[in-house]
Amino acid sequence: MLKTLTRLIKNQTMIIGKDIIEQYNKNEVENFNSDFDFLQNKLTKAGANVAEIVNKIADFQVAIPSWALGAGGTRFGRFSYGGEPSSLEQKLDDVGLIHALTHSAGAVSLHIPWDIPSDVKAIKEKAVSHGLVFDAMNSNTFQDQPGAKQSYKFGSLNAANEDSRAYAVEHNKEVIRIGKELDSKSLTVWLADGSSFPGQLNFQTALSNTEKSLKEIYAGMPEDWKLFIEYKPYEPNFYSTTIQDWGTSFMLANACGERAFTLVDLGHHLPNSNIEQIVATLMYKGKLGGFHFNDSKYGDDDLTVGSIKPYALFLIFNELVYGMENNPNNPYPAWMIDASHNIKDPLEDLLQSLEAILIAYATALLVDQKALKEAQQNNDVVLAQDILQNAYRTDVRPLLRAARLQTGAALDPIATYRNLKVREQLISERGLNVKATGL
Ligand code: PSV
Ligand code: MN
Repeated sequence: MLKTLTRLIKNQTMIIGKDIIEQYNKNEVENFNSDFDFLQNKLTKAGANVAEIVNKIADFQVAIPSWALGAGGTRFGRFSYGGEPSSLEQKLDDVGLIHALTHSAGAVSLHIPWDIPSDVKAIKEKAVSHGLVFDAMNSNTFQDQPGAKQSYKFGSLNAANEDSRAYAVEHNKEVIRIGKELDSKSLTVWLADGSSFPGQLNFQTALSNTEKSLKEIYAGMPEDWKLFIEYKPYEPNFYSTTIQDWGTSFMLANACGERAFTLVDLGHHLPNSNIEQIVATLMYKGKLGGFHFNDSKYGDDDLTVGSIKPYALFLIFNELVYGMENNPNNPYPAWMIDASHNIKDPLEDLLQSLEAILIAYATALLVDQKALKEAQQNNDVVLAQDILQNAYRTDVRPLLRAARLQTGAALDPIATYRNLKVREQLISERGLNVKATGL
């Protein structure tokens, strides 16, 4: 079986075939069956439709960002993990590996100019060969590129300097042009724009400039595209950020039009913010367009999803599930992992994140919404808490495995990845000291 893998690598297309996965699954399937039967009985007795829940888990797809396939860095340094992708083609191959193992990562999100395709046709073919589509495109006006005619040092869409603003708007239009060629249908705008010292920026002018620039970008979007406006309270600016919170993003999205939405990134909140309530508010108004998953202890730490605050993630999913079922005016959100760490194998990190996302989703699907509503109606606070925690404390991993078995994915993606020695193969193919583009 390793022979098959090696042959494929020589052809520059590393694919983990269904047959290989099936072979590995055979060793696990007995354990799986007994765990699943036990849970299925328990849930069915409690009135849950297990088959429907498993189908929902199997259908849930999360986009992988092209910049998370290499080890992330901090301002103190960046260490290559080895075997990192050094071209867009190789990045798609890596996402293809994750998708083959999980069948939950059927989309990729590109960051321009890090990922400008040199041959659009070839890139599209490569994506199709891995079963991938292109999700939201991301613009980058937080870094100056070599040869840039204008600088973003003091802002981009908010800049006092009109030429910098026009340059940033034009960049976003260019991202839309590239995205159109790849059949993407949305643009995510995250701005580093802000100030590091009081007096540096006129807040009202900066906001007005940002609104005008976003409206221009919105007007340049095809009619079937959506604009996602991402907020963040601080970093890289440490005194003010022009789009600092959901309210500012919501206001700007409303100013742009009905195809503009707020994007929530879990790491973009001040400590202890009630993110589930933000999600609920946005969904109620039909304005939650996109979602970036990660976890954090202090700030925008970009840690593996579910590694620090899994209960908070569950509560957020509880609101997402409720909103998806009860607020049809909110579009189906675009899901993406926005995490990358500097010490883990980036692909294993993404596999762990996917697992945590699906666990949170599955446990939220178990919440007995009818009983919860009744408890809320009766002001039975103890019962309401119990209903949530009863779902949260259920080990739903057999449901995830059932979904994977159904779709032909690996029962245990990380173990299969390790058994197949994928990282070792990537290092021998690409070398030890390659660094993928990203932060
Ligand atoms: C900014 O911190 C952010 O969350 C945005 O989504 C960027 O595009 C991404 O991270 C880049 O790493
Ligand atoms: Mn983000």
